[in-house]
Amino acid sequence: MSTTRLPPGHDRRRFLRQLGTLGMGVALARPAAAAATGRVVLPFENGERELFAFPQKRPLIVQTMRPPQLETPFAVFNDGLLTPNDAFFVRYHWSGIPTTIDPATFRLRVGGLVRTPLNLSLEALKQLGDPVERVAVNQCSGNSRAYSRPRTPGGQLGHGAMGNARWTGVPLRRVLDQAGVQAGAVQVRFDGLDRPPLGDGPDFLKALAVDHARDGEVMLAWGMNGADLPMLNGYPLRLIVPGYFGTYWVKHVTDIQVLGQPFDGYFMGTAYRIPDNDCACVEPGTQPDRLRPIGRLRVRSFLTSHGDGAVLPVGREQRLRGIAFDGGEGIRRVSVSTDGGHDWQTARLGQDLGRYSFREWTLAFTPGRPGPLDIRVRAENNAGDIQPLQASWNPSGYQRQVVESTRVIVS
Ligand SMILES: Nc1nc2c(c(=O)[nH]1)N[C@H]1C(S)=C(S)[C@@H](COP(=O)(O)O)O[C@H]1N2
Ligand SMILES: [Mo]
Repeated sequence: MSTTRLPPGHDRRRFLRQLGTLGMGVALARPAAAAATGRVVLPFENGERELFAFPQKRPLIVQTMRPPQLETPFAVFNDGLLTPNDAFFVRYHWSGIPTTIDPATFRLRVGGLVRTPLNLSLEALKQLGDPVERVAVNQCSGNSRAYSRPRTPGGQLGHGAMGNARWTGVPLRRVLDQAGVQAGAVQVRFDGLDRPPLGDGPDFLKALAVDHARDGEVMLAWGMNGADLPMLNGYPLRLIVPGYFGTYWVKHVTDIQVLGQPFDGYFMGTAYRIPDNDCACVEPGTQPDRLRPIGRLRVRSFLTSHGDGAVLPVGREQRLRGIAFDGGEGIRRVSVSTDGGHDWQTARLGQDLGRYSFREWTLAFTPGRPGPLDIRVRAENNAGDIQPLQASWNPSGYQRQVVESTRVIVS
C-alpha cells in the first residue's frame, strides 16, 4: 500500500502547492494549475462562487481555498441518497491540515482517566472486533447561513454544507472499553492532526459527555461509502456522531483524552454555541443572555428535483422529489405545497436507510395553469417535531430549520 492517499507525482505536487501557496488574497496571481473550473450563482446577494476540484474531489463550490472550505453543488442531492465521496462538502478551521499521512505509522492514542492508555495502529483498531456500518448525515452548524435575516457573520453558505454517507468503523465504546474508563470520567475530548498555522490560535478540539461517547452509536470510522475516507474528509480516521452537527465529527482523529472535568476550550466554550432556551433563538439582531453548546440536528427537508427558476410544462405530470432528515428520531411525514403554503399534500416516503440518514420523498404533481409557483416542503419526525413556517434567528446563523421555498415557472 502506498504511504499517501493523494495522487502520486504531478497531481500530488500540485495539491501541495495549492495548499501551500493559495490564500484568499491571491486570486489575481492564481497559478494556472489552480484555475477555477466554473462558477455558480447561489440565490442570494453576493452569491457568486467559483468551483474548484481539489484532489479526490470533483469541482465543488469554494467558500475559502485555504483552508479548503467547499460546498456540495445542490443538484448532487438529487442523484441518490448517499452523497458521493468526491462530492462531499469540506470544512476546516485552520490551514495547517495534513496532506500526506502514512497509514502504517498513524497511531490513535487514548489517555487520561483510563486504566490502560492505548497507542493503536489502524490495523490494531480494525482488529478490535467486527466493523460496524451506519448511514448518517453530517451537516455543518452553519449550513444555509446565507439565508439568515438579518445576515450573520461566518461563511455565507448555501444548502450544500451537508452530506449523507455510509460510515464504516468501530463503535467508540469498544475502544474506550479496551482502555477502561475510570470512575470520575465526565467528558471525552478529541484531537485531530490539523493545527493552527504557526501555533497561533486554539487547536480544534471537541468533547462529548462520557455517556454519549459510550452510547454504542458514536463511531471511529475509516470507511465512507465503501472506500477509505478522502483526505479532506478526515483520512485515515474520523469521529462519527450520529444525529449531531458536524462540528463534533473530528477529522484525522489521533488523540482521545478521558477527562474528569468539562473541557471548555475555544471550540466548546466560545464557538459553536446557541441561545440556551427552547427555540435556541433570540429577537433578530439581539444577543442571548446564555448560550449552550450546539447539539442535535433539527428536522429539515428539501426539494431536490427542481431548482429555483426551473420550468415545468403545463398539464404534464412531474415527479417532485427530495430529501428529509433529522437528529435521529426518523422522519414520519413529509408534506408538500405547490401554492406557497396554502394547501399541503402528503408525499410518499422512500427507502429507509436508518434513522440518521437522508430519507427520500416523492410526489406526483401536474401543474394546472401557466405562471410562477412557490413549492414548499415540510417534514415531521417521529417525535412530532415539525419544521416551522417562520425562520427563527440566532447570532451565529446556526441550525436553520425553516420550511424552504423553491420558485419555479409553469409554462
Ligand atoms: N480535525 C478537524 N475536524 C473537523 C473540523 C476541523 O476543522 N478539523 N471541522 C468540523 C466541522 S465544523 C464540520 S462541519 C465537519 C465537516 O466535515 P467534512 O469536512 O468531512 O464535511 O468536520 C468537523 N471536524
Ligand atoms: Mo461546521
